Parts: sequence; structure tokens; C-alpha cells
Amino acid sequence: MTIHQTKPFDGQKPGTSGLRKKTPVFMQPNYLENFIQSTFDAIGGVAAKTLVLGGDGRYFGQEAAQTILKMAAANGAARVIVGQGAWLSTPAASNLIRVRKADGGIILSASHNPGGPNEDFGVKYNMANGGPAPESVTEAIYARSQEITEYRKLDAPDVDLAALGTVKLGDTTVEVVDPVADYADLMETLFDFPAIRALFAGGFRMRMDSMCAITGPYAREIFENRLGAAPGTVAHGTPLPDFGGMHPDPNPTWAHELMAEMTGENAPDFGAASDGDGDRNMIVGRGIYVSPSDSLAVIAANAHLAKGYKAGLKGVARSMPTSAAADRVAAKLGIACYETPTGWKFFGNLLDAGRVTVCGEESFGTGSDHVREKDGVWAILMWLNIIAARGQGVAEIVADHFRTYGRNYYSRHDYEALPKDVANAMLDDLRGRLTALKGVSTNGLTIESADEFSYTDPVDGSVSAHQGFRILFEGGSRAVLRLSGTGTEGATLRVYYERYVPGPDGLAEDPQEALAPVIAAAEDLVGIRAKSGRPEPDVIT
Ligand code: VG1
Ligand code: CO
Repeated sequence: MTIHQTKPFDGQKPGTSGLRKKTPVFMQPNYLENFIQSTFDAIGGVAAKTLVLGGDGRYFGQEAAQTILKMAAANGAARVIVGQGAWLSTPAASNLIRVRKADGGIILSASHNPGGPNEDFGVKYNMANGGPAPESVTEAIYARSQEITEYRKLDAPDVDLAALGTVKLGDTTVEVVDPVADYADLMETLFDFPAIRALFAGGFRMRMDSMCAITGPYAREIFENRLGAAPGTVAHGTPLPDFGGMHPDPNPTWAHELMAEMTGENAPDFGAASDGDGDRNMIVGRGIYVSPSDSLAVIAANAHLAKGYKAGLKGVARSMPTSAAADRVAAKLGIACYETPTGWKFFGNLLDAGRVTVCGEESFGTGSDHVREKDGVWAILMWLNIIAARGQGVAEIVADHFRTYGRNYYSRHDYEALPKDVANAMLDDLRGRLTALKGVSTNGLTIESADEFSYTDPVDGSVSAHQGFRILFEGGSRAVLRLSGTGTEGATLRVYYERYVPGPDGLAEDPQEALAPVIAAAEDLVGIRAKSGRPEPDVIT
């Protein structure tokens, strides 16, 4: 019996990065099956196709992988390449799709959201280029999920995902592969491993916090085995279904153990952390935290020092809320700079068309054209390569960058799990007043323009509207507001603040203090705290 009758579930609408729900929602009978069948249907079926499958090791991932394998078999897939233990980091899955010339892939992750029986789960479909499905596809998946009446699933025993090798599931070949090897090999082609090895051999100390999530095996293989970092460099290096209770979001709030070590006595030279599925990164020096927007700019300015990028960059792209620090580098290099909506899927066309080499988001995401996802371990290796090539530490590199380009002070304030109607009312009110804001002055700042960001993809001409509110002040400061598309509870309001200081004075302020006028102006104009009833944001990055 392979055909099962079913009925649509509400709300199977992929957000910024796939479908994310509370784990018990995904564990309801037919819920995952409906979404997978809708995905298969929306991409024209999977008959005779090759898929990649894996995830970040979180709770329910193994069971979900077994279901998907049986569904792929019943839908006629030729081959499914699955990471051992159903493990694949998001960038490694993207790489595997590309190197194996697969037709697509399914990634089981809710990324930086906690995992466990009462936490979050997620499913994302990636295309043959290795990148997240574009909006046209995610909309087709959603539309299909609203009319689905049946799904196909083979009645067969589970596949042994612990054993490497090839087995048959019906007529489908299931190939269980080492999740790390291909990815680690790719990294060796991009970065100067002998120079980084020499750095570690000279006593350079690093702490990598994998936060009990998927990068542990990758980080151990690459940093400790291949690059000679001291054994034990990788902390929390074993992926656990509940991430050991950690919230695997690499920012100063959630990676507080790393922050304490890096600001304490005898701190290592370099610290880094990554998220649940391994596509985010945080970079920390001894006593200094690098904001993700600055990290992107430093990478853009120095990437030519790594062997995979020595020909220079074709262009850079950043999401709209990300600071303009990278724009200044692009201007100096004389290369193109693109501003896209939030979410890695919007970089795919630019990367495929060869318009950009490096991309980044303020949400701890950086990557390049080596895959079609952001890539935490890649960014960390890029920093190590830059440190080795320049013979300078993180603090010196960042200070030198600010002296050269000026500093875009930057911070994001998140108000989590607000009632949806409260958040929507706040933004609807702002939308209604946008055009009237021009010329208004408050807290010493005058509004130059205010709009709602809409993006026209320069490659395929597709338009994505309602991508966040921008309030631009004279002098280059700005506040951006948008609602999260990855949360699973209520509405999360993200407010992004930026202020540019050209230097040479004023380059070493505390960002919250440097941004205080912009924060106060936004409060006056939007009433964030007043309307939400929240005196403080939940998370500041
Ligand atoms: C957030 C970030 C966005 C990122 C997305 C997926 O989305 O802001 O920049 O691309 O997460 O990252 P949102 O809609 O919640 O702001 V991950 O590491 O969760 O795949
Ligand atoms: Co992630």
C-alpha cells in the first residue's frame, strides 16, 4: 500500500528559510508527509531524479529522514544520497547537491532555533544549484499543500543510516555517505591550509563552539585533524538531538560561554561559533566581538588573500538590513554591490549569474559562490586565512578596517513572541505614515526618506515586495523594521540600527551608545516600546 489518503493542513507556508514549526506539529500523522508530497508535486515529481537528504541532528530528524526516503522511493526517485546518521550541515548539503549533480535536496533543520520534543523542527527544499528554493517554488509548494488529497509512501522497513554504503529501497538506490569528507575537501581547495597549519603550529590558540549542533564533526576534522589545532579546540562538538539544551544561535547572548572565555583571563587568540545547521558563524577575537556586517566587509576587503579568491571578487551582495560597511569596500574595489531582501535564497540568481562572489547578512551569515548557502565553517576558515596571511590578530584587522573605511555602527534589537495583531498594527500604522515622515526631525536627526523595501531581481526580473521598512536619516543613519519569517511563536519584530562615522575620531565607541540617537528617534517615530509594551528588546546583537 503506497497511496495514502490525506487532507490539507493550514499554514504549510515556507518562510524565510523553509517550513518551521514546533516539533509536535511536524510529528502529527500526515503532517510531514503532506509537506513532502506537496514539495515533490510542486517540482514536477521526483521520478528518476537524484536527491540529497540530511539535517542538523535535531530531535525527529532520523524519523523524518526515514519517512522521506520511503516517500522518495514510492514517488520513483532514482537515488537518494543521505548523510550518515541523517547528518548534513546546510552548506555541506548544498555542496553535495552540486558535486553529485543531484536534482535537489531536502534539509531537515530549524537552524538556530532550539531542538527537542517541544522545540522546533523544519524542512527546506533546495534546488539543483544547491540553493534554497526561490519564492516561485515555495509558493507552488504551499499552493499544493492546500489542495493535497493523497501521498505516496512505501511500506518498507527503515534503512540503516548508520552504515556507509548503498542499499535498495524498492527500486530506489539509497546511498549513505560520510557527511564531512566532500565538504572538507572543498575547503582545502579554497584556503591556504599549510599557512593556517603553520599558524597553529606556532602556538596560535582557537576556541570553536559548535553548540552541540551539526558543525562538531566538521570542525574536528578540519580544525583539529587537518589543520593541527590543539585537541579539544572544538567545544560542544557532538551533535545532540536537543543540542544539550543549548540555543544554537551564535551571537553574544546565546554563545555566552564562548564570550566569557574570549573576554576572560588567558583568552585564546581566536574564537568562533556556529548555529544548529552550520550556516551561521560568529567571529570573536581576544576581547573583541566582530559584528556580522563588519565581518562581511572585512572578508570582502581581504578575500584575495585566500587562494580560492586570489583573482578578486566579481561583486558583493548583502541583505537590505545588513550595514553598508561592505558597500564601502565594493566602492573602493570598483565592483558591484547588490542589496537584496532577507534570506539566502535571494543571493542564488546573483551567484549563478556570476555577478557576485561573496554575500552576507547581518544575522551571522556569510558565504561565497563555492556553494549556494551561507557557510559558518567557511567564514571561520576565511578569517583564519586572513589572520595567517596578514600576521595580525582580529582586533588589529578590524581597527585597520575602520581606519580605512570608517565605521558603520550597527545593532539589531529583537522583540520576540509579540502578539501578531500588536506587531501587525504597529507596522500597518507605520506604513500609513511613511510618506509623511520625510523631512520630520527628532533627536537631532532629520528623515531623508522612508519606504517599504521592494526588490526586483536583476537576473530574472521577479519582484518581492513588503521586505521591510526603511527610515533613512540625513547623514547616512537609518532604522529598519521587519517581522521575522523563521519564528514559530507569535511575531518577532526585528529593528536594525545603523550610523556611519567616517573617522579618524569616534571609531571605538560602544555601539549601543553610538546608536543611542537613532534608537531614540525610531522610538519617537514608531513607538516600538510604547506599542509593544516591552521596555527592552529580548535579544540585542
Ligand atoms: C533570519 C535572519 C535571516 C536568515 C534567516 C535564515 O530570518 O534574519 O537573515 O537568512 O533567519 O537563517 P528572519 O526572517 O527570522 O529574520 V538560518 O541560519 O535560520 O537558516
Ligand atoms: Co542556520
